[in-house]
Amino acid sequence: MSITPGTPSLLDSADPEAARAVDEEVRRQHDTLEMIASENFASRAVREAAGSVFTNKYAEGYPGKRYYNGCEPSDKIERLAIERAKELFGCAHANVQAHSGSTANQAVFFAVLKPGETVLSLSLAHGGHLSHGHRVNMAGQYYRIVNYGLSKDSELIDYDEMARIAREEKPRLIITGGSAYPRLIDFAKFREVAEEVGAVFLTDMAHFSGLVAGKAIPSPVPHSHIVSSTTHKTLRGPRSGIILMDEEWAKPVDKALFPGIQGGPHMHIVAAKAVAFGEALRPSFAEYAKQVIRNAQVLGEALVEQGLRLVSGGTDTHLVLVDLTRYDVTGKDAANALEEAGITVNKNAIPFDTRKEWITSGIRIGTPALTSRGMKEDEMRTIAGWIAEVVKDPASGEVQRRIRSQVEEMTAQYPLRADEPA
Ligand code: DSN
Repeated sequence: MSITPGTPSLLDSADPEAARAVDEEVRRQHDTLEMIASENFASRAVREAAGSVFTNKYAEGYPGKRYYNGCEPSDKIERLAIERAKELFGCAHANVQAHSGSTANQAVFFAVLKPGETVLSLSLAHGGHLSHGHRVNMAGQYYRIVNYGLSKDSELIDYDEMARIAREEKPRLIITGGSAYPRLIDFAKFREVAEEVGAVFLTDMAHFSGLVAGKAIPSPVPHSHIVSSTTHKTLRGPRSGIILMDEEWAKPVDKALFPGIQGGPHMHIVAAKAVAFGEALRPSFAEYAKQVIRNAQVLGEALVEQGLRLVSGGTDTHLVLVDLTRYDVTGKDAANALEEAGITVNKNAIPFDTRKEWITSGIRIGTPALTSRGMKEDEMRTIAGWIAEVVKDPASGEVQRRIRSQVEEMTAQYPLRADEPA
């Protein structure tokens, strides 16, 4: 289970079958180019905390007010995570117990809305997120969801349309953020509209919270009533969630999360979040966040030079969304061909996509994980060339095999974390 391939671990002898699957994943992460925009490589310290004895502890409640005894160390670690989250993001209150970004959003819905009330969010088809009220999601069935989208010409959020819908529909909650929007968001504009129509404004910064933490892009915190996030994407912590808010929302949101949505917090993951926030407070993390964006921009420019079209023409963040309609390939086929070539991305709908969600006309490509490996602009240019070659000839096993071996030569030069010994 060691992160270094081939290093023996306790799991190898305790449960060889499970160990084989873990080892396979270690090798996969090492030997391929991980470019799923929502993935990253957590540090050893984060993984050690996540694998710590806190996994044994029940601690329902909040620090100083638990339902079970024996919670002193749990209080200590949760307070540490809270204080670090507040310092990192400059917010009045932080809830660090959400198990994931989706439960963080559920808790906000539960705190702010009564069933049937109206939510205005970015459509999933235009880069939003399932948990913001897609029809197949619980939120889409318990609340009345209306969506804003992107402008067809610029492929940027259509702020005028968003404001018009808000005035017509009078939502109780307005949400921005999503999973496939590569551009900066005008949070002040959203707040202005929310104030005008009497709505609560939630920013879901799951994708870009690490860039905010590293001060590489503007923060939604001063403009939002509530901010939700995952902690494992650009933020590079354990797989989990957080909710940041103004003081007025502290009690309702805490109560909505526990006992409203969740039971016992995952204290081992709370511990790992404390460690990750500590890492993100260091100057080296700011450097990392800036490099993530530089890498995405160089990757995007190189893809464009190779003839590929990017949704909105480029990126301000950690991801690019590639429109494949000019080539005879679907998002699904392109992502599968790239996987054969050792490059992991995901198929993704592009705005106004005519293909189904399971097929799509695009791929989403992100740089957070490869930047953690220490890869920079030169590697991005090389990788863009490989991606373009595979996408233009997705049926060629020969192209895939050749690139796969080049990928393995490249990945052999980089540990998963440039700042840790191999
Ligand atoms: N699955 C995440 C992503 O890839 O963006 C969102 O939940």
